[in-house]
Amino acid sequence: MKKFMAILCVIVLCGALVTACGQASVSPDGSVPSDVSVPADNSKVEIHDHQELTATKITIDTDTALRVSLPEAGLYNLRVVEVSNYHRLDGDDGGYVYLLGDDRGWGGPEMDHYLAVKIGDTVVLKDLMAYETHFNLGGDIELCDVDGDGDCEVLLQQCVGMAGGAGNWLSRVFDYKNEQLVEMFTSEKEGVWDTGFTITLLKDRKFRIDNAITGYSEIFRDEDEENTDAYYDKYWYDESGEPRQQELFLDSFCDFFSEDVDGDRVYEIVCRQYASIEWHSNNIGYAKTVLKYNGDTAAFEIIESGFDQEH
Ligand SMILES: [Ca+2]
Ligand SMILES: [Ca+2]
Repeated sequence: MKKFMAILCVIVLCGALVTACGQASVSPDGSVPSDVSVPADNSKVEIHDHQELTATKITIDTDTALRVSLPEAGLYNLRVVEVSNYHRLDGDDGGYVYLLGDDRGWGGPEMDHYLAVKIGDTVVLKDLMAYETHFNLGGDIELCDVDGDGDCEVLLQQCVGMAGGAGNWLSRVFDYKNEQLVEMFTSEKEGVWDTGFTITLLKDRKFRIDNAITGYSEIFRDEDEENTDAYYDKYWYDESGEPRQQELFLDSFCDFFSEDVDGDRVYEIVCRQYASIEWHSNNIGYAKTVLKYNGDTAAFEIIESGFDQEH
């Protein structure tokens, strides 16, 4: 993804069939003013259908402004939800990606989402509606080269639910190919991203974390001061005093960020998962996984794993 323009971008959204136009501005440092959204007449709240956008409906006016024209239908309460933090590799200018949200008139956090990327003189739009993920409770967008071709991909990390101690996250990577944003990775594919961790409870309140994929193995001692002797007697050891067989529960990737872990000047993706045993609030730490893109298999692979014992 080449030549992102590090400029002040103003997104102007005009709907020919909408009675009021929304206008959103974003400063280069990524901060979003509070008045990013100018909704249509709030006294006449009306819930509208999802508006499918395509790149053909987008035009660029100048280098300092981009204009999204929606000649066929309007968006309602459209706003900028997130703006990318960008990374720089040597010789890479970085740039901006916008996550746009359209609440269709609801006025709440439930929104349809669109990814808008400015690439050279073109704006590329990705309609994320296909995932039926409407909630956005925060998140991050990054631009970085994760496949080593010198161009940036888009890392999109969205908190899409409140479940769990660290929230429910949807983590995705998009590449720019054939003038479209193509998904390279999603954490949503159930079963595919088994990160390989297991736990074995040991005596003396110790536990061992193993990873079948990378061979990682490390022993920790449970130092949670809230855990009483009665807790250990009940959950850690069985009636004969031997450690129980216990399953390790891992949540979605609550962290999903770029880092050049192996120093080859291509970014890997560092992921962390909230880890618990017995019940969900019983957090024993965070499982860490490093994903690296393999061009031969055209897939991300786990190259490193670890465990942070923190609560
Ligand atoms: Ca790349
Ligand atoms: Ca690397």
